[in-house]
Amino acid sequence: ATRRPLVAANWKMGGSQQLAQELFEKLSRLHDGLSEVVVCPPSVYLDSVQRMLSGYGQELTQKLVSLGAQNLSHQEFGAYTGEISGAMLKEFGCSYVIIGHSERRRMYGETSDMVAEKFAMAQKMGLTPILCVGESLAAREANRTFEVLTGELDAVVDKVGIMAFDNAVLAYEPLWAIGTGKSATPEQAQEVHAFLRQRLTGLSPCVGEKLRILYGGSVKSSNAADLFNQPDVDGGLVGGASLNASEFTTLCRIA
Ligand code: G2H
Repeated sequence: ATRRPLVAANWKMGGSQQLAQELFEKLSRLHDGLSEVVVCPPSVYLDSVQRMLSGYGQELTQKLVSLGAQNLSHQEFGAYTGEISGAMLKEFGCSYVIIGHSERRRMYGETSDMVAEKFAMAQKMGLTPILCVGESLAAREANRTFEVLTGELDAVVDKVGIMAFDNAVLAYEPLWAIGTGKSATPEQAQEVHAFLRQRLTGLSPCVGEKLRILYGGSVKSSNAADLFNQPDVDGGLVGGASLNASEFTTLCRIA
């Protein structure tokens, strides 16, 4: 299957309206084979970033540059102080939403059940989930990598069914590589990506073959080519390096 590479910027709690402006300016000037690009700013910026993006019109939409959110509520509407619904994200121009990032699982108590509910809610609202899975250093050292990943993936597959992955993106983010500057090696990434794909292909060959699996964890322009060249690595989910417009644009060209 030919899978169009995707590079997603996860600004986390960083970035600014100015960064969006600089980034769109640079992306609009690119001509050669661009990957699909998703920019996920903090939610307060979604409205203005969407306006900037629309301002470029076809110049950027034709290049498949779109907007994503970093999180959504697993509830549809109601008394959930501080939460943001999928419908709101949709209304403000999001196409994608990151689900189950390890920072949310670890720091904000998101269980695999909640992650599965959020995945389902995202799709119900017409958003494409970017589901993150990843093992800790302790798990890797104890040879439990595949067991942990299987647990996180199956929690979602069991709830939504394999066919739901027809409209989703998976991201492998080993916890030990996140924001540490220490990326997984291309071989380590490929091994896990092939494993994840195989697991899904076992349930539905066409869904597994078509699904884009991104690598995340200290991706930067100096290591991206080797990572993205792996047969089962279909692009990247980029944190730190997405906060610099030139660096991120370079990554988009590499993919
Ligand atoms: C992993 C990644 C983006 P960074 O969390 O989701 O962040 O590139 O800073 O390691």
